[in-house]
Amino acid sequence: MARPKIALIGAGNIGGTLAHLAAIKELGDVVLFDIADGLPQGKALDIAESGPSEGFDAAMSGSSDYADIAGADVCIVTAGVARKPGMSRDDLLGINLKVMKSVGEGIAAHAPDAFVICITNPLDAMVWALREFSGLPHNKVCGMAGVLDSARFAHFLSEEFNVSMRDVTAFVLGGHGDTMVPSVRYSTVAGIPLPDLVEMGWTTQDKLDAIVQRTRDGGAEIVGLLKTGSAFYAPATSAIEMAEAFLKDQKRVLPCAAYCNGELGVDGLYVGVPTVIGAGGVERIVDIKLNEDEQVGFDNSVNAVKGLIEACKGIDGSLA
Ligand code: A3D
Repeated sequence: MARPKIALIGAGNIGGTLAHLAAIKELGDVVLFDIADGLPQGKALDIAESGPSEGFDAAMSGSSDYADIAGADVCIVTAGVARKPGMSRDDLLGINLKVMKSVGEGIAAHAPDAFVICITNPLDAMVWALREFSGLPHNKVCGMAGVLDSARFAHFLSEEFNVSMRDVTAFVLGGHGDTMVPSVRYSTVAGIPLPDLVEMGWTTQDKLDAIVQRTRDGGAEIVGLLKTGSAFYAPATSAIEMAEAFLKDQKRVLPCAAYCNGELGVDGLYVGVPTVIGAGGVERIVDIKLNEDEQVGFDNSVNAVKGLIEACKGIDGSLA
């Protein structure tokens, strides 16, 4: 059987890391696509040359021609620009919306059967726009944010409790941004919910509140340290986890930006919710019941996403 084909649209920091991880895990042959002259070809060759030491069998290639992503099983989209000093959120929205239009059209023309994972920010609006421009089924287009935000939450919790990360399950819902909702009730250590661990004296409510806030600010903390860009190792690892769930039909339960059709009270919108990812793409949304506090936070997050989508419609009339 031929190896799966993975197209990485955007060969920047995350794109290059995605390619290296996909190769090491032998998930399939990789095509790196970017508009920057030589960048995808250079990174593809560099990663291919790590193959003999690493011992993987996966072909690496770089391209600036959408025809080369033909028949891809998975497309992971990081194409776009990050916010630079002096640039408003709306400026960024306008630029990346145009990028989503060209990427969506490229995927529709050459890889219409792919499972598409969007990472480009502002995430929840960009994945919505990418789906609109590509016309692919909603269950085959999703956004990566919840896996990363949950991984950050889990990392901070494992440090606080001094336990293995493997025994921490953390759940973050809502949009990717200041309004995300790290769920304390649904996050556990070996099945024990965080509020019980506070009662047991493993931590204090104040410390837990600080960890929740640090999770919300997780992206900004890394930008502040790096100064020249944003996080890329953990974002790439998170998207690879989702791609692997699809390629191996793992039926993983992963939080991602998925199109809701009434689930969690959300209709016609992409927002971070727990999903089941398998060979059918986003096969199911886990329609959990939120308590009053969680619902307030989640609604606030959903409203923020709605605002961004209205702004997209204002910028590109074809989306209205
Ligand atoms: P970067 O290293 O700048 O890579 C972006 C790449 O996109 C560059 O190589 C560009 O040349 C390329 N590009 C620009 N326009 C196009 C186009 N029209 N077609 C194809 N390629 C194009 O950024 P990065 O890899 O660090 O981040 C990529 C995106 O992910 C940004 O929008 C980040 O804000 C976002 N991001 C999201 C998360 C989430 O959790 C959702 C986390 C981290 C970064």
